Amino acid sequence: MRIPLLHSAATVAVVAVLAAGCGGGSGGGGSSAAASTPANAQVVEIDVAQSGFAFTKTTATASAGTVELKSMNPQSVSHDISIKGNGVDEHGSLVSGGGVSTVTVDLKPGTYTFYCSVPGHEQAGMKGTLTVS
Ligand SMILES: [Cu+2]
Repeated sequence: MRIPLLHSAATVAVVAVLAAGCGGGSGGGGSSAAASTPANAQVVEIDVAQSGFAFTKTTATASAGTVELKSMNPQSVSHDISIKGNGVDEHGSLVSGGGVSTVTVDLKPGTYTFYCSVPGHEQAGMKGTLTVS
C-alpha cells in the first residue's frame, strides 16, 4: 500500500510590502539635490586648446548670478581655469590629460578675465574676456 508522500513545500514568501503611510504629522519633505554645483548655476564651457597656451575661445558671456566655468584640458601640460575682475579672484584646480577644471563664482554684471593661473600662461595667451550682463 503506497502512501504518497505529500512533500509540497509551499514556501509562501510573504513579502511584506510596507505601505508607507505618512504616520507622522510632519509633511512636505523637499527633495534636496545635493550636488557640488548649485542647481541654478550657469555652466560656461571654456576648454583648453588642443595645444599651445590658449583656450578654445577668447570671449564668453553669462548672465549675472552663479556661474560655473568649466574647462577640459586635453594637454599633458597642466592648466586651470581661473577668473578675476570686479573683486573676484578664483582659481580652479590644475588638471591635465583630459581632466576638467571648474570654478564656481557669483558674478555681477561687468567684464571679467578668465585665464590660466599657472605662472606665465596668461601672459602667453591663456586668457579671454567673460562679459556678464
Ligand atoms: Cu595654463
